[in-house]
Amino acid sequence: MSTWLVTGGAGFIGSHLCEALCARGDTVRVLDDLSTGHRANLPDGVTLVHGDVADPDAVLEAVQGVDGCFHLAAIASVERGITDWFGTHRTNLSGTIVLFEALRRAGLQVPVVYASSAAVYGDCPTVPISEDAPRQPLSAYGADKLGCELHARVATHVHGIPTVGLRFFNVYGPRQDPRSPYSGVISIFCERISRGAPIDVFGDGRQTRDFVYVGDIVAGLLAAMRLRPAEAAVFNLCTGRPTSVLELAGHIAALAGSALDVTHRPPRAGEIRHSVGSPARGRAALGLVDPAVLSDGLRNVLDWMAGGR
Ligand code: NAD
Ligand code: UD2
Repeated sequence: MSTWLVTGGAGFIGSHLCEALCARGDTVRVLDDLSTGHRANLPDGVTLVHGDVADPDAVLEAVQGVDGCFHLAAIASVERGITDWFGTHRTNLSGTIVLFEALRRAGLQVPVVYASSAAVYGDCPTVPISEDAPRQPLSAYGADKLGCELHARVATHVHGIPTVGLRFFNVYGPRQDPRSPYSGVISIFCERISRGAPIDVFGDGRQTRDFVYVGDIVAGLLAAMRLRPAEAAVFNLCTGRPTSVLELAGHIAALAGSALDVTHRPPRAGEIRHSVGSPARGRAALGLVDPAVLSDGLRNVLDWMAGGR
């Protein structure tokens, strides 16, 4: 039985990870400021430390006695990075350095698995995007995630802390809040289509994304924790399958048994046309099985919204 620190554990992805860790009998400590996360997301038995990941003393206390850290705390919003550039930087990059520094101060060379993002690639002209594609972030959020990867290399190389960064593509699943202004398209479409409400499609709807189910993200996080590489590692977590926004809307309407009512809106400023990752390297290194098919994942989201689990 191991003890893990999960930063951001009360959030969407973090709470699914906590569930998986608890289900195998591990001890889980969550550090979360509950800014977008919710205490109610946490399974029984998890210890919640209500604190800020950029507060060195809080993090030093939270890392005591852990066997490893899953670092998911972040302000996961490109838009917030525009309106609160320094505030998001403080959490997204400084918070990551604070975690590495806390381990150094505590003399702990335990592994850290952290959330990076497809946002580090910016608008990559060729898909599928492999890990070697140029990192040219177009947002403060993406720049800070790239900064996390650079500091993780330092943590491993200089301080002997094994690190694995996982570049998540578009993650979806139960507990992704459809009411949040920063919510992903799947939670918004599922919520609206299932109650027969119209949806907005930005642009022509032929832009594509790589939608990866939260259960596959959890499998990737757990496998990455076992890796403990001598050199800092970074992998994509994605499916390699493109889905256009219009295709997505069609799938959801079919599953929900609802008619589609689409309003086309102007494309979002700075919209990326195609974002599809190459999963090959991560799948091989982490020993991952085939990812969930979209229709199964969508059904889980619709069930959750209808009040099931
Ligand atoms: P989320 O907002 O649900 O979870 C983030 C958690 O971090 C929340 O519980 C929030 O309260 C907490 N948090 C925020 N600032 C904090 C601070 N200063 N101190 C302590 N806790 C703080 O988002 P999510 O979708 O679960 O994202 C988890 C991680 O995955 C993030 O690092 C995010 O950048 C990354 N990611 C997510 C996606 C996606 O599609 N959801 C894609 C790429 C990367
Ligand atoms: C995702 C991340 C973002 C950043 C970015 C990096 C989410 C929510 N956002 O942005 O934080 O990491 O990837 O590349 O995970 N759309 C509609 N109608 C809607 C909502 C969305 O047409 O009501 C379209 C949108 O224009 C886009 C696609 O759906 O083409 C996906 O939108 P998104 O906000 O879920 O995610 P994305 O890829 O823009």
